[in-house]
Amino acid sequence: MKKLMAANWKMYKTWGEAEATAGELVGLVADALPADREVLVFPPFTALKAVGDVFGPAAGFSVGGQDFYTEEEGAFTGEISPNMLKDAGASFGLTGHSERRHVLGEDDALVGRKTAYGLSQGLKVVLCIGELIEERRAGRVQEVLERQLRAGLADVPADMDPERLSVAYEPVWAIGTGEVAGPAEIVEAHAFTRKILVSIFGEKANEMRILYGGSVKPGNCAEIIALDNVDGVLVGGASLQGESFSRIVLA
Ligand code: G2H
Repeated sequence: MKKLMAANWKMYKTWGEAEATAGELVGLVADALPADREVLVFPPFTALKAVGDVFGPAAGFSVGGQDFYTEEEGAFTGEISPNMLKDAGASFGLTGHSERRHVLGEDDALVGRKTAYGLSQGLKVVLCIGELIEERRAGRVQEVLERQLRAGLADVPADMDPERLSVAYEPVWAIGTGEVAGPAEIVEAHAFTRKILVSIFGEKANEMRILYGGSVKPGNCAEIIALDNVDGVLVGGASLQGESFSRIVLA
């Protein structure tokens, strides 16, 4: 299973800035990318094509959409469909990011509909899960992760190709705060996530990637990526500079 080294650029970068960062990244990484690693960037929608065009000839580089809606087209102002993402060069889509859950108000049911729909339309999907700090303090981490996983995957067909679905564990208290979950916390959450995935999909869930996200940086990535059941990382702030993300990708 290849490690998935993913960048989430959130609402940063114009077309030109995204193109420049993507070019810098390819220049720093393409020739050195190990065969067992894959690079994925989630730019803003407006920069998808620019980044995809830069990545085009480079093996092991993909782009994805940070969100999408559950219809092919229609009167849904402000929304974008998986087909439109694919048309712009995306092969991946992100669902359930904590900023969509906690800032934009998405609930488990909508995240589940998006995850199933994106997969049905041919996207590879990265489903994000993670607990709030008050949920961790109350000893409810496993309860929250299980609820988000079961709802997020409720309509995903059991015979789905496991390589097309990844889960990103992102404890909300570690996102953009500089505070990283400790190795024991990451290992415990990832093992639990794997257990739930196996209970849903059977043994083939061992082929699904589980990423860690939350203040990953060049200085902590090597330790995190070596942990049990960590099959990649999802990086926000430290992915915005090509040089910084290149050191994460190659860590
Ligand atoms: C978590 C992560 C990227 P950061 O949101 O998805 O962001 O690395 O800035 O914590």
